[in-house]
Amino acid sequence: MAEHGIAARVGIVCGSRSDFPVMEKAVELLGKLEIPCELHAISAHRAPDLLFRFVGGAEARGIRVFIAAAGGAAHLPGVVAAKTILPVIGVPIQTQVAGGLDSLLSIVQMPKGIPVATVAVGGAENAALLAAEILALSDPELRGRLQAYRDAQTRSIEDDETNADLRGER
Ligand code: AIR
Repeated sequence: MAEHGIAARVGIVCGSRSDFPVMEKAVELLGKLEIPCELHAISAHRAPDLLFRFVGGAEARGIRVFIAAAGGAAHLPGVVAAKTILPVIGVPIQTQVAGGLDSLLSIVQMPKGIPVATVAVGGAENAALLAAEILALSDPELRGRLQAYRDAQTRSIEDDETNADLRGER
């Protein structure tokens, strides 16, 4: 649930607790960007009514973006998207089938009318960044933190010792 009683703005839902090791990277990055989030394990197949309750009440709780992660027959992001007009970002979880190609195709091949913004297999961090970019459209302070994160990332590459001879060319 949201930390410190602050309303969560990103709702993260996984098809299983077994997806948590991947999705905790999204929780961590959202935390760095000071974006409160919720993390749930709700399988679209094993507990569809609970999933509908979670999605149905989310906007009133303050959620503005969903991140949904699942593996295999990964219908969770699509089902979440079917029940809301908030943006949904899908994270395919790696499986034994061609490294998670089954998850990727299950999430990315949505029918027209119900979009899911799909990131790479295991792409928890990019899902978090995309959620942050969406929220930053209406939050100038968050936009500043996001820009600082991006700048620090660029600097860390420029400062890599293998690039020392290129530094003077900045
Ligand atoms: N899953 C759970 N319900 C429907 C699906 N597609 C996915 C989970 C997890 C995988 O099945 O998202 O990636 C294995 O779940 P479990 O609970 O068996 O470990």
